[in-house]
Amino acid sequence: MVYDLFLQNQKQLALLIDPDKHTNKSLVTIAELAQREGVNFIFVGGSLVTSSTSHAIDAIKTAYSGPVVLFPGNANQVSANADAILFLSLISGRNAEFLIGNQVLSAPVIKSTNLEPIATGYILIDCGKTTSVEYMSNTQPIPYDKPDIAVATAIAGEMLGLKAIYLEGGSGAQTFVNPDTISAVKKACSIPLIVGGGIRSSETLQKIFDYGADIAVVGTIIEKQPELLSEMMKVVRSN
Ligand code: 1GP
Repeated sequence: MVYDLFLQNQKQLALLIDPDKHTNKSLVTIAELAQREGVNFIFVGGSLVTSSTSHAIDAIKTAYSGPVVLFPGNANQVSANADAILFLSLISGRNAEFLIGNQVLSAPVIKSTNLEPIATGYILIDCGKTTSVEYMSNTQPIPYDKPDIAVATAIAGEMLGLKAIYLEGGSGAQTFVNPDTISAVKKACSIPLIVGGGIRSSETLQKIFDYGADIAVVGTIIEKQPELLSEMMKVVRSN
């Protein structure tokens, strides 16, 4: 089970692939790189995806043998071809469509497949600019300097039975999630902590792990500088 891998007591890296940013060929190239470097997970999705997630996953799976996990922006991105799905509830927001609406639409579809749902509290943190996820979900992120609100949100998610917390700065965020927020949430919750958005260097990755992230997610920077992945995986292995 993919969730058992989340529970491993070691730092891990997920590479986020947005199908819209790729051709079939470049998907295979990036998946080959992920395979070579031993990336722990490939997450597939985006706030707005207009191409087929299923085709993208098929291409990725020709070269990458690790777990491919859907990270869907909405119910339309569900694909039976992945191994698992972050079954997200956007608990920092107050938009019913992203708290429960898309989940109702997709649950019967997921149930009819072998996809492993991983119930995840998705918490959007303001990281300096309006991100696609904020705009597309029509929700307000938690202010950058309010770790207490993030903690209250995360523990509510854990009490509701969610299996992981995802602190999201948003793709291409100006800065990564506030260190105080990461460490306070880590301290307050015992479920795996995923952190993503604005991680652009191996130094930052190390810091994110030091603050308490169990799984870090990188996307944009690897699209731009694939050679950084090797350095980042060295950080993962040294932890
Ligand atoms: C995953 O949205 C992030 O949580 C990815 O962010 O593209 O900034 O790495 P970047």
